[in-house]
Amino acid sequence: MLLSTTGVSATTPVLYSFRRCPYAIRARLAIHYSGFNVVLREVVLGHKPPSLLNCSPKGTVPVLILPNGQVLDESYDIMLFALQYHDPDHWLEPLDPIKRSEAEALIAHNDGEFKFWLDRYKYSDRYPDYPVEFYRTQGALFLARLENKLSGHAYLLGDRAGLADMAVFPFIRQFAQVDRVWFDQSSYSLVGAWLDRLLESPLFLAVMTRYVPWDEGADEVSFP
Ligand SMILES: N[C@@H](CCC(=O)N[C@@H](CS)C(=O)NCC(=O)O)C(=O)O
Repeated sequence: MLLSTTGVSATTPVLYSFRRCPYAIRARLAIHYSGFNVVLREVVLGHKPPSLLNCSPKGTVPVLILPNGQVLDESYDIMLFALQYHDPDHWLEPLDPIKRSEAEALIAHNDGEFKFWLDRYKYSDRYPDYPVEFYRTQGALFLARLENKLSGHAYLLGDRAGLADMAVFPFIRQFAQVDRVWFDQSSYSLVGAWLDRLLESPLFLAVMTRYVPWDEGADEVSFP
């Protein structure tokens, strides 16, 4: 929904986002799912609005600014915030301590080592020390871990999607997109089916709407 600029008051939370960014995608997934209402400001990474940099000088997206002035500038924190607001299908709540730590371990692997190799695989021309296949092999170690998790159930930690699935799949989407032919013929068929299921979900499609980039004073977009 399009709001006029006057539609934003100090009581409206603001989410700075970038459509294709996997961190921003997972934040939007959790926010949309929770029903927490924000105004969404689509950012051009090469031209970040001053109001974003004033709140979060590190200049990454996503950033969620709450009416009390609190700034959440880590996507995982935004996910947890949204799920604490409302978690209708129990992405978080039914996780016993063991599953919660398994979810956290998968997300840490994703955000750490896997993201490191994903960047090199995706932009291998910028990292000429090794051939692209080397970076892909390193990244695929995480795919092997996910393949193992997916044997026996449809999602990473059980029969229903949860926090780990939602935090990780936007990054696997990027990895798969680098060379879809390789990915489709790889031995990670359970990962492929899991990824397709999530990419075809109404929730994912809903958070991938295209918005005109926002600039200071522009009309505001209500999300979800
Ligand atoms: N740890 C951060 C990472 C966010 C991040 O690195 N986002 C990228 C876009 S995918 C970014 O904003 N990069 C800054 C830039 O490219 O200028 C989070 O989880 O939110």
